[in-house]
Amino acid sequence: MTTTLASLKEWVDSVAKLTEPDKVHWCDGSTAENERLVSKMLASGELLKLNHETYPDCYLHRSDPNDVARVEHLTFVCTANPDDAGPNNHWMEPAAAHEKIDALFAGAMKGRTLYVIPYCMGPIDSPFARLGVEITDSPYVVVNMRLMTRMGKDALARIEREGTFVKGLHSTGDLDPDKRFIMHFPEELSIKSIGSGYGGNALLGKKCHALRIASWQARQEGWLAEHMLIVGVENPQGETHYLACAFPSACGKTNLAMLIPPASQPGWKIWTLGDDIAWLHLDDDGQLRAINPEAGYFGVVPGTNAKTNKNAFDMIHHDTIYTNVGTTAENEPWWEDKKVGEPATDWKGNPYKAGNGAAAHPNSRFTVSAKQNPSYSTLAEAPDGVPLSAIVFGGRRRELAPLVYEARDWRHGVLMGAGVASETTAAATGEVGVVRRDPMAMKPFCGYNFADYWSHWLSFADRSKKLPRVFHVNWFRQDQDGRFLWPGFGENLRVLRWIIDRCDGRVGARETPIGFLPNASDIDTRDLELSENALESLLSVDIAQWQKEMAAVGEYLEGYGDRLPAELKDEQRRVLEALQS
Ligand code: OXD
Ligand code: MN
Repeated sequence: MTTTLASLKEWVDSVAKLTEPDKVHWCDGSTAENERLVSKMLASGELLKLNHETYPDCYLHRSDPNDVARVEHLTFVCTANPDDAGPNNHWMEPAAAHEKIDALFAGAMKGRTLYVIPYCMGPIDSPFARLGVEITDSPYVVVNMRLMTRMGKDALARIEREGTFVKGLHSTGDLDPDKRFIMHFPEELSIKSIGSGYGGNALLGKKCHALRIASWQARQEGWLAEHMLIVGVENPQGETHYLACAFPSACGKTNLAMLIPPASQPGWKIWTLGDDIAWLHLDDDGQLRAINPEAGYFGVVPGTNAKTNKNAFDMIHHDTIYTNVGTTAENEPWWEDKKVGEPATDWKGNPYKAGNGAAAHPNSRFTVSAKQNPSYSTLAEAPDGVPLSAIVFGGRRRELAPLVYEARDWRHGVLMGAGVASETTAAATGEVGVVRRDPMAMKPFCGYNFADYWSHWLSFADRSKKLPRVFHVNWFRQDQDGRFLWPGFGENLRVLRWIIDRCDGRVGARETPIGFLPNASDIDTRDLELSENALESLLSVDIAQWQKEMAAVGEYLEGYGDRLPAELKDEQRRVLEALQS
């Protein structure tokens, strides 16, 4: 296989010249090709076969212990003008960046095969889908991309028809963290990544293309590329509302997207459209619609069990690639909070010893096709996506943020999103559990200056009078003894129900300076064992704490200088004044 598209052929030839692979292979995405790659990796030890009776067609990949998460300090947005990348990104001048990284790519594929992966982000026949080609020397990346994107022949045919695509060049290099860079060139629609095989750094369709590059394209073309799950909530009458929810990495997006309604909520159903990324477009009637550009899930494994997320738990029992979990004596995958089996080997392949660290890395992952999800929505394949009733922001906050509250209007909603803060998790290298600002959960992923991004968000109010309502949720509030006040998981449906009731104008709310909060009686707590006063605490607004928070949001926004939209600053002032009066 090769291509009729001259620009693609020339690029592949020039990369081969630079990287000097032994072979070049054009991926067609077929089952036979996948089987060949899996056999090759089983032979090399890159993949280990798991118990094929209990986990058919499941494999384990153990990464280099230095290469287990995204590396934000080594991730760059390279634009001609540094202000276009903004204070939210690390910046490098494009020519200097190319020179630096090309020196690392020189000869990097010697003795290896260069794989060309044509892929499509979004349903293959969607006008909102976008195309890309990833070149990599990692067969692990190829088999993951096959699950995460629409990859192969059909994508190549569309690339050849349309002629434009995002160029992604990846090599695992020698995995030396000192020679690791993830670089984005939005003005050239290209990505170069070297020195890591970890999903977020190496599966270039995901964070690099579908968020960083796509957010840049989206601004130019009038849409939004967001770090959001998309979920359909069907009521007992058979009506479905669609919500898009932005939470930082490892804050439960996959669990919410696949929620199983508890027995106390008969007749409710949940349909998953996406668990990580949403591309949002206004249609001709001013309705905001969402597609999921991905075709699979790259989810956090620890904590997944038959109680927390039965759909995910069932789904990852076959045809799944595990990365960095432990194994049992029966050669089944094992992770913390799996609730079945005992670990025999840890994620590094050493015999497991209690007290010697976790068996599975806290950021260990499963890669699986979305079609294996029992709650997969058929509308996930709809070319025009689904109409959104609400946008929901959230973070992991021990205190301050109530269980749920609603913005007064779109502009307030943009401020609410811009003010999102969350405790850091193991999805990125660095300290875990410290609160940091993560506007719209896009801090690691917005491919341009946040100030311009907020202006772009605000501009939607001029284009439609029918925008979704905006909410904020926090499942992670704790009491003074560090116990979670809200049970989370399936019970979160109770909160989604309030959100939907608000969208449909069925329920009132209490107006506070930070937005509309539920009246306690409007959250269904039937059969829920909440500790005493828990709901009251969950729905309380500590004015003194919030004054500090809003002042801190104001200071944070000031950091964006002249490009910060005045409208956003005015909104922050309005909320602060309301808190002070
Ligand atoms: C992810 C992340 O892998 O956000 O989705 O880090
Ligand atoms: Mn994510």
